[in-house]
Amino acid sequence: MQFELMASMMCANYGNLEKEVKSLEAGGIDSFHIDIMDGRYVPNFAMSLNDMKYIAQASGKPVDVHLMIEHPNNRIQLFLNYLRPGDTVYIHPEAEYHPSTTLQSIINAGMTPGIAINPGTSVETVMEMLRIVKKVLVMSVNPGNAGQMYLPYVGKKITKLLALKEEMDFEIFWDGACGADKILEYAPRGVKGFVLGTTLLFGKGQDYAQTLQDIRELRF
Ligand code: S6P
Ligand code: MG
Repeated sequence: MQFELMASMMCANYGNLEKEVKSLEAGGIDSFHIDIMDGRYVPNFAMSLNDMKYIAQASGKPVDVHLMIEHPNNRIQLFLNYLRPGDTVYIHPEAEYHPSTTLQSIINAGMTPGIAINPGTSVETVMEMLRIVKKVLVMSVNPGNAGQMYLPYVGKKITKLLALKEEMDFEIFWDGACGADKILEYAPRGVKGFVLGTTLLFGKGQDYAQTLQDIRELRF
């Protein structure tokens, strides 16, 4: 079964970020998930521009930048300046008056445009943007914190998105409380990738390479 695994770097050990990046890379992570917060759009400050810059240059793997900030269009260039073609930038449509303008800036810079959909946001609300983006990050927890409980009503939204993804040409990614049970259920149905945080990857006292191998060897 083919699926991508992303490391949620807000859950990493900042006492030795270089070692974290290298271990994850050597362990076979597909990309680094960077949660940028402004303390306004979400009630937290996780990572910021310097963290993203460091990880983007420390690794040869792609980064996917999840912007949980108000009015991302005002600051999008700051982030795009340090990314490489093929990196992904997700915005939350609710955080911008004209989200399609922001998505166009991401496309013009050569990055992959994405939207993140909150648990309380319906597919219908973002329908037109599904035609623009290549990636949809489905939040299965409310944005702002790691270590939260899965919100089961999100499952119905994923079913709706799976029915639209071929026609509208986007891929679906999972963010929040991702356990092996979610990968077992949703990878075969067509969810392309999973963000791994405290539920499955970080703070377990187990080597990242071993954890990632265990996930790749799940029996579907
Ligand atoms: C939440 C953020 C996520 C989390 C990640 C944590 O605002 O967007 O990327 O960091 O989901 O995973 P877990 O397994 O601790 O919920
Ligand atoms: Mg995230």
